[in-house]
Amino acid sequence: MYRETPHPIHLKDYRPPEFLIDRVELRFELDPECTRVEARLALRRNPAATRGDGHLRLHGEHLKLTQVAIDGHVLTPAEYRVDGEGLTLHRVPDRFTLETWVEIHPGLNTALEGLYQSGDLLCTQCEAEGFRRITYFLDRPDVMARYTTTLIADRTRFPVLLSNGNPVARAELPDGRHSVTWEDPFPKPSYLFALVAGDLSVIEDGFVTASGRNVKLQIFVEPHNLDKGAHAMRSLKKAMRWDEERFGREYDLDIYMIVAVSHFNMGAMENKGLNVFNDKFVLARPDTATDADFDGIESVIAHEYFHNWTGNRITCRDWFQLSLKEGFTVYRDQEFTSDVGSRAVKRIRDVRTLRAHQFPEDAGPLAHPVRPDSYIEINNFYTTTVYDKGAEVVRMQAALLGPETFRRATDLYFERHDGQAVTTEDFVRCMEGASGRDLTQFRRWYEQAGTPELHIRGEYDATAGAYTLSVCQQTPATPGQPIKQPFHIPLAIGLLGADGRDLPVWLAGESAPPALGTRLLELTEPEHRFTFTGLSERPVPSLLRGFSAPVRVHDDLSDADRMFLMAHDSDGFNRWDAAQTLHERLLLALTNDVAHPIPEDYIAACRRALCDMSADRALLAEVLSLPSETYLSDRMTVIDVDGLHRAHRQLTQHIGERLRDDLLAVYHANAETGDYVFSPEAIGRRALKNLALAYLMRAGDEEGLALCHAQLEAAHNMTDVMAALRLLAEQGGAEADAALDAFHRRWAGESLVLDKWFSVQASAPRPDALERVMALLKHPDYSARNPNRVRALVSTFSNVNQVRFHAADGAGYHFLVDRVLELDPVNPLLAARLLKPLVRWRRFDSERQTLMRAELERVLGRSELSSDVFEVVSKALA
Ligand code: B3K
Ligand code: ZN
Repeated sequence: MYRETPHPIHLKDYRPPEFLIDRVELRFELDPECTRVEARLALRRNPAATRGDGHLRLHGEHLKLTQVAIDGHVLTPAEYRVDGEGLTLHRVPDRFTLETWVEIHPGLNTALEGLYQSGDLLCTQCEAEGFRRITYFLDRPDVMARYTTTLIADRTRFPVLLSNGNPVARAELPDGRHSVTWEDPFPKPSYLFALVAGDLSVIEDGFVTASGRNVKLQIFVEPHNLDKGAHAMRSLKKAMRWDEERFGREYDLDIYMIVAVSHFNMGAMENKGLNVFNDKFVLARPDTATDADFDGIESVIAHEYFHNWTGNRITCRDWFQLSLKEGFTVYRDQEFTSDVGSRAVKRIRDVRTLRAHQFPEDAGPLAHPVRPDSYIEINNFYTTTVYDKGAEVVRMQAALLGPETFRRATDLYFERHDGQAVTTEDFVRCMEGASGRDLTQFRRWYEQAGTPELHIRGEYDATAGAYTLSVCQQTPATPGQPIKQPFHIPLAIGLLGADGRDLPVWLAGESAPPALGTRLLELTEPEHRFTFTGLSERPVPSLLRGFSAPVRVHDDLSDADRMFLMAHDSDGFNRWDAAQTLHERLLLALTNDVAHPIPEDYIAACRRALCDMSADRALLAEVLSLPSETYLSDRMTVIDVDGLHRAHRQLTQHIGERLRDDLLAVYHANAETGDYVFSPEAIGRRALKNLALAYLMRAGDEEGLALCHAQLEAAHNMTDVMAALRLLAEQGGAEADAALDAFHRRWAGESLVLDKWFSVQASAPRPDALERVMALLKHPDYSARNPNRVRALVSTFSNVNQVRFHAADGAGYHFLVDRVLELDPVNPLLAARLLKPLVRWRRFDSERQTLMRAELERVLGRSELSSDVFEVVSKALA
């Protein structure tokens, strides 16, 4: 907690560490009340660093130091100094062994960073700077050491004792305790350290690597969850095989462990050989988890596994380089999901997320480059920009290089930097090295914040048989970056003929036409003109195929062109995107004018899509899903929350009424009776069926309501149950309450299912939503100590239920800030994240602006704030 303004840390101030640590021996006497940590560090002066003042400063927070010794000599208090940030040793030799003894209190650690208690377990979370809450250390990623860890604890309460690497010794101690020693042969930064202790059951399997090594796979869960780990294990093996085939990466230890814990700030953590997971991303049974949960598990398991190479073997030099591991690993998990499922659907979902979250971040007061220049609290920089835009930046390099060259470039990266702590610059150099391309201008994607805007105009010259596209790029200013230089943008395009087929994209001046299909153009200037020849008719351009760059496109296509693309584009992503633009334009028009006509040809295009039984069901469901109110709000200069909500309901109802018979037919055609199957095909059927049900319900259709009740009664999978429950909760009334009560009784004690019960009520846009949410805060199952529960209730309400959160009286804002102030002393990381919906306060009408700003100022008025919350609020108000 800070009374004074915390200071920012700047990338330009990076200096190599003055000391290195080669070996770390840790000994934990574990106890939730008081854990004793003994650390023995082999330190030596870093030959690559400039000599400082002779003092050695080690990070350490919330530690009670009981003794410190250098080379076996216990120091007197005059030989060191302890303050709130660490331990300073006056005058140390060039090479020495440092021993420290500290005490910590995991049971009181509500921030969930460092060593903490989750239920009956003890576990750690060290990224980014949690290790300093365990022992005194050079807690920075460019200090990589080999660790040996001995865990000692009561044998009955903590029968399982885990840490990184391989177990090398076990002992039973006379006092009812036991000990296990772990050795990790790979040097690692402290943020990858982990330990777990508790009464855990294990799901075990094995994997034989491409080179024939046997790896033991273990997923540890609390005993009552033993029947919910099979999907996670399948996902892990799939990911391990895929990484061998696609990136040539093999696993390196003899054992790979995953532990599911119920109290976790984020999704999961890639600690070397011992991943610690939010149990939401491990536990699933068809009757407890939805298709989205199953998908989430597969991709998070894969993501953490992929970190073993992109993050652990090769790590970040400093936290400004976070996207080096996160952007690249997100890219890798996206590619994995695309390869094992539908590429177009995966791309659509990722772009939905990017547009709904990253674009607004890039346009708001917290905008920052993929490689930020400064931060106050690094926990605030685990953002959609660093992760998702970072993945786009890797994807663009892959596109510019082409698949074979990109694979050579990543091979070079793994070979050149294995065992090192490096920068995004090192990554780009490997891309250049393998391809011979100059990516100087491309580097701006790492340096400049903001979403580029492309203005594209097409012109057909019938006499010359030529079509010219003029493309201008321009990037709006962001905080601290008023002027932007042009980006190097890969623009994938196709040209469609009147029959809906791809035409050759033949640039004037080229002697022969290229193969049919997509062509990658490269933009480097503020303005370009591309002329294509050999065209006997005006083509319809398919722009930014596959979303080849994270930009906003403004084009001059007509609605008729978009309907044509929606029906014919060979690029599945662009079929969806054309539909989205049509939905969006209509919704925005209805927001401004309730009487705006809903064109017949639009309804006809929706009907054609709905009834296109040849297409991938999951893709159809995406095509026919209207953009969310939150996403649409980003498209308005001044956000009209009530108008948007009304327009959304109006169009949904209209589609539901006009397509009623088709929707019923689609519902029945895609209903399934057999056992739950987790396959892209089955997921697609459920998605389309539940979309049809949603349109019918929202149109107030009687038969739809009967189907909804029947589905809730009969369903044996959570996907169908939640789809029905959500629609009933939205309608409200006695029947909805009865259904919610029954659901609660059925799932009492299943924490992850209860999260769904909370979130379905928080997201229902009923007029009494806030009252209900406030009542739920007092429910015996609510706990501010469990981040999943807080997110289920508070974040769902404030992020998803836009119309109720932004109620004109400001009660939603007041409610949220009360929660932030309550949580800040408990869990600052979570408190800062809750603030996000208030950050874009300038986008609303002046009454709401005043209310939102007053609430942000109420936060800043607090005398003691965490650096996490302080940074978000002060930047939001700046
Ligand atoms: N690397 C972790 C994130 C840790 C967040 C620390 N506050 C999860 C991931 O991206 O895989
Ligand atoms: Zn990650």
